[in-house]
Amino acid sequence: GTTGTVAAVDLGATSGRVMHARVGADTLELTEAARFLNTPVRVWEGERAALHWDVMGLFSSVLEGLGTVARSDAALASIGVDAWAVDYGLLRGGRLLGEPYHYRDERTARGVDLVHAAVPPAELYREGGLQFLPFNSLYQLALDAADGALAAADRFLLIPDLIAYWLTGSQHAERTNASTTGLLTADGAWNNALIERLGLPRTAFPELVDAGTPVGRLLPSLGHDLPFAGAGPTVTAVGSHDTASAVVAVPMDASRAAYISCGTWGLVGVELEQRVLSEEGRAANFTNEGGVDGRIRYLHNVMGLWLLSESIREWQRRGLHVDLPGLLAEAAELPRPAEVFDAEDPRFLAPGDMPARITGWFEERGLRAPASPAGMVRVIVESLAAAFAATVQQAAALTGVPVEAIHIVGGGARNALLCQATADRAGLPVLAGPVEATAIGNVLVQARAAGLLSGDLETLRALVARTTPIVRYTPDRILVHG
Ligand code: LRH
Repeated sequence: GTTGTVAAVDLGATSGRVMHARVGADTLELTEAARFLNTPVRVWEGERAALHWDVMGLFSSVLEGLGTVARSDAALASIGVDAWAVDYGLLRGGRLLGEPYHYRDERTARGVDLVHAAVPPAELYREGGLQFLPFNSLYQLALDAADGALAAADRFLLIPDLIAYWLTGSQHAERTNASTTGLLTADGAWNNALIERLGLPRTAFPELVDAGTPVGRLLPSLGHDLPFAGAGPTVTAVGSHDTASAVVAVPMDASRAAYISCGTWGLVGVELEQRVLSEEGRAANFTNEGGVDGRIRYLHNVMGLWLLSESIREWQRRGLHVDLPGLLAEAAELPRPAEVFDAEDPRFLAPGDMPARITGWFEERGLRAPASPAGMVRVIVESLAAAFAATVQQAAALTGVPVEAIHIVGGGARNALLCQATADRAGLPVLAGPVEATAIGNVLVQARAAGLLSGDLETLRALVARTTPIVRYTPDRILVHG
């Protein structure tokens, strides 16, 4: 059959990549054109050093990656951009007004108070359908309104939309990611009434588009060496929320499986056709995020690999020569710890000394925390697995989806200890892979828009299942904890 090529720009909270893909009805091959760290920066703001994203640095890495693609493939059909959710840039007259805040910046608590004083949380949930996360865009926007930043701005662009704007000059809001603002109605329109009640400027919110919509072409004036042929590739909106793209590429039967998109976060849930807005779901802090093709991502955020990466950062800061593969190998040799900690505790959200915080969690309960890095890694993995298993059970109970298997995609799919522990604690088989699910979901949606593929998400997932290796972990019943 015919094949063509597209490029996926995938920006995670820990690292970014540009993937070059060949796609056809029976073909799905990705090669990495660029991979780079996403390192946030603290900048003094008069009273404290605030945590920001280096979006200009990211854009520069994106252009370098696209340059590499262009030099080997001048006929590239399309480019799609996805990134982590909720964060955004404010612009005036087309110019970015400042480096976007990082959702892990400590400023958010005051924004939550401001919003909840104006609109009760239960009402926010009825409208937006989101789990409570203190950094949901609406809380951050309330702070921007309070400190005057919003008065200076005439445009709000979520991170992937900002990158797409810098590539094309065209401004829009892709719907899956816009759903994480808390400012959409159930029908996926901007919630004008809520926007007004919160004192936000309605005109700052750009036109909404669905994943699969062509949004422009590369600007000729990017000042980089991008030797694409003719008018260059189309930039196509994809599931621009990274998790929405990842869910597209889960090779699952959504009627009887749960998924865990496991990177910086562990996003644990099921895919639905309709929102679930029950009080039980709200109490369990489940979200109804917008998926590609109008599906609903009913899921809950679990802390994720952040606990491991931030611990390793701390050990390296102390001068220890440790890395993840070495620690995981050592951790696997240790006995399963008797106690796990609550991986959902909000104390783990902000950057900092994770091993000390975990130790604190145990000591407050009169328990002893593991002393060695390998012991700490083991208890982190087991605690994540316990939270994953419990959340899968909750997702099944809240939705009625008879979950028979758990798919793990993203970087966590490479972590055999985590996959096996999740299978053991859930008493369900874990199917691990693909690791690059987010980039693959990004590729599939733009390839379909470009006419290289056709069909619904089930057809796209069948292509993933045929072309990527999946590792199966069978639960060890003896080890299943109560
Ligand atoms: C994962 C993710 C997640 C959001 C968080 C901000 O990268 O997009 O889905 O909750 O980052």
